[in-house]
Amino acid sequence: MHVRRTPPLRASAITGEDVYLDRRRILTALAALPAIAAAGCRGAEPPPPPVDVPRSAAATGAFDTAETRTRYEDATSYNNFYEFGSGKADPSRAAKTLVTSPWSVAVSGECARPGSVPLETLLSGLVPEERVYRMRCVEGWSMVIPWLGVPLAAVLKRLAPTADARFVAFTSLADPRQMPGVRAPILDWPYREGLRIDEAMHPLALLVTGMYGKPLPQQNGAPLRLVVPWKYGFKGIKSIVAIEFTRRAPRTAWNDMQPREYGFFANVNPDVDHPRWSQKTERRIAGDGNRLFADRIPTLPFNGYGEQVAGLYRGMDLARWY
Ligand SMILES: Nc1nc2c(c(=O)[nH]1)N[C@H]1C(S)=C(S)[C@@H](COP(=O)(O)O)O[C@H]1N2
Ligand SMILES: [Mo]
Repeated sequence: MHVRRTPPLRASAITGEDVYLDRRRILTALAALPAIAAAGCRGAEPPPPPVDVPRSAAATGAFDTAETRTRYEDATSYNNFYEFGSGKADPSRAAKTLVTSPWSVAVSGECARPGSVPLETLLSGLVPEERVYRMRCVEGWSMVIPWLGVPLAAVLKRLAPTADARFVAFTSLADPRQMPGVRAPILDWPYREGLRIDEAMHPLALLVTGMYGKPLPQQNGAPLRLVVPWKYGFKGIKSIVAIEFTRRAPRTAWNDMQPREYGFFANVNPDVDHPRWSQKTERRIAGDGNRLFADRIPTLPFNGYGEQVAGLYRGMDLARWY
């Protein structure tokens, strides 16, 4: 509706031939695409973006990894999705009934194309890519997941943010009829997250619609979730119903709850301990079906994506702006 349709690109013009040959599988996943809330905006104020942001030219190498992938069964049964309960197995049981189609996203704030946008329109003409990313939860476990998604930048650009859009805020669905967890005061619902606009435009930031070549299961945040692989997993907000461009840093749910424990930036950082545990190592969920966890491994700065993203934070004290 408010989104201009882009002419279909030749798939091979966007990705390598091997991925192109896999396209039918990916399009099958896209076919499974497709409720509303409003985002608030008050302001704790992290520092503004650096004036000239050095862009990483060679992010392509970061789109895959040879590390052992987490089993599909584990990635879809060991979840954090508090709207469906706080136990790791709760979302896979309770989220099955979440209605993910039709779905639209309320776009607002500093942009030329506000409005309620059907998910199909928001993503029309964009071909999901497979990205195998590490995901590091602030709790100290991690997974390796083949996501299907589109660059967040591609979607945000078609909404035409104004020059005043310095941050972007996301809101999850919070429907007590479908989500038993939102009746409990675990968080100040709806779940809210946000990024500085230059972080959001980074090529690694992904809007995800599928995983493992399949549509995204409800417990993993269907039909649309964010994945920001250099940040702790809680930045990866699920079941997104609103996107708002803001001048000031948006309030975010975990930071509101416990600002000393969950920062706005939340970049993975082994040198900054969580107040209640060390972040130096992590338990990788790469078991073989008999056990969930593989051995504990060292946690890497920016979750191993520093070459791509460290430039976004030049001049910032990463211990202070955690
Ligand atoms: N709406 C919403 N999004 C959420 C969460 C949540 O509870 N609610 N949990 C976050 C946390 S803490 C993590 S680690 C990841 C987990 O994603 P996964 O279950 O797909 O592995 O989702 C994030 N996104
Ligand atoms: Mo997490």
